Amino acid sequence: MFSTSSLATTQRPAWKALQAHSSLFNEKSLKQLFAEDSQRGEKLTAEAAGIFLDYSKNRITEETLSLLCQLAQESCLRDRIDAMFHGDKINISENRAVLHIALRAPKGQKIMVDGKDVVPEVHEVLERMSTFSNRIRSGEWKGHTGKRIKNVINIGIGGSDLGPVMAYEALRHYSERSMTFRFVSNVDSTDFVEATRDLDPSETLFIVSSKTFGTLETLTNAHSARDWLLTGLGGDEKAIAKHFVAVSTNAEKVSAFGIDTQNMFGFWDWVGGRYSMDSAIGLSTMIAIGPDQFQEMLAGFHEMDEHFRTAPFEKNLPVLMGLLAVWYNDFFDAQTVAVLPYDQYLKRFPAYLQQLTMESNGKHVTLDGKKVDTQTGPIYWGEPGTNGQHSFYQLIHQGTRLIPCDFITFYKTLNPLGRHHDLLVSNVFAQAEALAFGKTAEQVRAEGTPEKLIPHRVFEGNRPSNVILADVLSPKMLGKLVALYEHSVFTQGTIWHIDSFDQWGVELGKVLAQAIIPELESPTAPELKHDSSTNHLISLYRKKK
Ligand code: G6Q
Repeated sequence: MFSTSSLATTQRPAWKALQAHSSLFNEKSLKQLFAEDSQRGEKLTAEAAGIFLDYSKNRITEETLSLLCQLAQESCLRDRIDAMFHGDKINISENRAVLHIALRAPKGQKIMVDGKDVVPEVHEVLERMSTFSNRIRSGEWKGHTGKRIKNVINIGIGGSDLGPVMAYEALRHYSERSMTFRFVSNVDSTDFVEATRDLDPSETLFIVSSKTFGTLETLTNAHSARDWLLTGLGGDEKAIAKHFVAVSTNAEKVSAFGIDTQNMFGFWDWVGGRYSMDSAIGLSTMIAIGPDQFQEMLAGFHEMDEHFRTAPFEKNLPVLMGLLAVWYNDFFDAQTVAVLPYDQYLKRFPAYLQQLTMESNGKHVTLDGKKVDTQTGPIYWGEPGTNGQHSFYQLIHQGTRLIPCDFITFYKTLNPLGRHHDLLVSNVFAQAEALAFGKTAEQVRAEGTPEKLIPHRVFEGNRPSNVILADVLSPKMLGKLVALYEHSVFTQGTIWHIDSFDQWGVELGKVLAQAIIPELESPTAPELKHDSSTNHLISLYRKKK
């Protein structure tokens, strides 16, 4: 079993020491910290699994780092990591193990849940996925009319959508270009209609991805897909078997929908939705990039898992990033973290991270059900560079809020073209430099700026960032990057002593709309028992629709 610190987060000695220590940064700016130590930019870096992290442009000293690592120790991070990797039921509000790390465990590793080794099952599903993916990619698997499948549409939402979309976009370079991949998630009919309008049903495969197979949006879209297919193929129900597969933990509901469970790929309750892109939920990814490259992605995840599990905290990339997030969130009142990938293929990475981070750590009570005594999960957001520079970076540079940034870029591009890549990367370095060191009134004046404009053109600097550099975006690298953030989230949740693996806020949304649907659809005016605003909105909609 795992142990946790009995002290509330803010009562731990390291927390108190950090509180006192944080005032140092009222006087000391990044500029001074760099001036005091000419080696700082080389020292405050770490490298693991082919990822280089420069964290020197943070408001920290070596003492800060050692206090943050002490905080991790006092929060029993080591025990919590071991508990997760051992399959303990650390998701206490759902009484579940948290084992996304088992999804990428190599054959032969043993991970026990309720007395059963789960690794063989993981590989069994991976093998079925591989066989199926190869049949689709080679054209051996034919549609109902005998045509090969050219289009794959994943229907899912939340964790059953964001990972697959992000991974497809990230790995598009490695994907089978003769095929089309689309993703339908929103219950807004526009999503489904636009995704299918130019496709031929006889060449289209739907992957219905839903852990529970009870999610309103997904089932509604899946029913519309069924109608669209049957209408297009003359109504023969036998077509379903050739054009629908399911990814779920719920065989009963899959079969009630009409999908043969032979065409179902399973996973387990110990995989959280937002941690499932490397389970069967990644079937669309595997069809797109092929089983071998999917395996590469899993190997990347595993490499980062092992680094997280074994490296000392002060050299541990996810631990360092998690602790820095806590540092700004709780000691500098920063409310957000911007993730700024300088690689167009990572355009959906911030959206993916929004769910991973905020659904995991957006919690207001501790594992013991007590109200937390500090701020928890920061808001993660972002857009790919350089586009963001021409919109919201203004606020990061000259606004009144502190926004720590993660810049992510690669030494090499997958699409070399003239000077583009040097220009792209120069922007990463320049932005991080400008944020940290700013521009003083003297510098602005020396440029000949009229006196009254000087305040507008001053950059205070002292704005923190991490720079993450790696060789090139590959399936393996994507696995490492995702695992890096997964474990950073885990580190943060451990410090706050919260359950990073439940999502009762999401469950609420699933229930609430159910009550209102019949009130919108009823042919006769229903008796409304909500508050006056909700009642009025419902009546207005009924009248105008
Ligand atoms: C993820 C959440 C949530 C979930 C969706 C879809 O961690 O639990 O985003 O993935 O609500 O749920 P189903 O996969 O069950 O349809």
